[in-house]
Amino acid sequence: MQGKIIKIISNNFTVLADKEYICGARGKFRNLKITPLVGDEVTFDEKKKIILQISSRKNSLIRPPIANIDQALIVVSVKEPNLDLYLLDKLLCLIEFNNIKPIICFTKLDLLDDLKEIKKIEDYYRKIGYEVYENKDESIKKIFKNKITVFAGQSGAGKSTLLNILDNSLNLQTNDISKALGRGKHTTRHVSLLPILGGWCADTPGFSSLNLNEMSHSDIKDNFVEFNLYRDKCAYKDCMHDKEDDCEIKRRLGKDILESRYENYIKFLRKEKI
Ligand SMILES: Nc1nc2c(ncn2[C@@H]2O[C@H](COP(=O)(O)OP(=O)(O)OP(=O)(O)O)[C@@H](O)[C@H]2O)c(=O)[nH]1
Ligand SMILES: [Mg+2]
Ligand SMILES: [Zn+2]
Repeated sequence: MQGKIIKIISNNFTVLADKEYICGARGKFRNLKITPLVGDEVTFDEKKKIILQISSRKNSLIRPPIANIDQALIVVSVKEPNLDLYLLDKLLCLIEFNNIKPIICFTKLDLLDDLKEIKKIEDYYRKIGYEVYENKDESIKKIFKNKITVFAGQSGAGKSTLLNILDNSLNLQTNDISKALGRGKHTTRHVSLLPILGGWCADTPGFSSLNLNEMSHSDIKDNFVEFNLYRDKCAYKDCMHDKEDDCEIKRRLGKDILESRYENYIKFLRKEKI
C-alpha cells in the first residue's frame, strides 16, 4: 500500500492511507542511513505493518525533520514583537534557496495606529511576486489545500493563533499559556503533520537550523528575486550590486527597490551575525 507518514514517535511511524497504520521501518533504512521522515510518501506492508520503501523526496529539512515541503508560511508581526524586516528577508532568502515557496502573513495590524507604512511594505512584497496576507484575511484559507506547509517566524508572532483561527479544532497552545507553564520546558520529541483545510501543516516552527553561511554571495544575490528583474542593466554582467559603479539596483533604490531590502542584502553579504 501507498501512504504518507504523518507522525513519528521514536520508531513508530504513523502512515496515512485509507486509514492510519502504525508501522515500523525496515532495518535496511538504518543501514542505508536513511531515516523515514514526516511527509515521506512510502510503500508499506499493511499486514506486517512495515515500511518497505520511501519515494524520492522533493526536498527535506533537518529541523523540523520533514520531507516534501510545498510551502513555508512566514508569519510576521507588525508589533509585539516589532516588525522585523531583517528576519523576513533572511527567511525569504533561505526558503527560496531551499526551493520551497514562501508565503508571507502579517499579524497584529490591530495594534498599529497608522497602517500606511505597513501597507506600503505589503505592496512592495506583493509587487516583487510574493503572496502576502494578513492574519484576518479569509482568503488565506485557500493556500493550504493539498499542500504541506511549514510555519516560520519569531516566537510570539502569532503562528499558533493563526492556526487556531483557521481551524479551531486544532486547539494549539498560544504564547500566554506556554509562558505560564514556563518556557523551554516543552521539548518537542516528535514531529507531526496536522490536517488543515485540505492540506497538512507542521506543528513546529521551521527554518531555525538554516543559516546564510551555507549560501555563497551569488546564492544570496540570486535569491533576492527582484534584483533579477533589473540586473541586465548593470554595467557589469556579474554585478553584486555592492561596491560597483553603474549599478541599476542602486539607481532604483528608494524607487523600485525598497531600501530595507537592499540594506539587508548588504548585511547578508557581509555575513553579519544573524
Ligand atoms: N493583538 C493581536 N494579538 C495577537 C494576534 N495574533 C496573535 N496575537 C497574540 O500574540 C501572542 C503570541 O501568539 P502565538 O500564536 O502564541 O505566537 P507563536 O508565533 O505561535 O509563538 P511561538 O509558539 O512561541 O513560536 C498571543 O498572546 C496571541 O493572543 C493579532 O493579530 N493581534
Ligand atoms: Mg506557537
Ligand atoms: Zn548591480
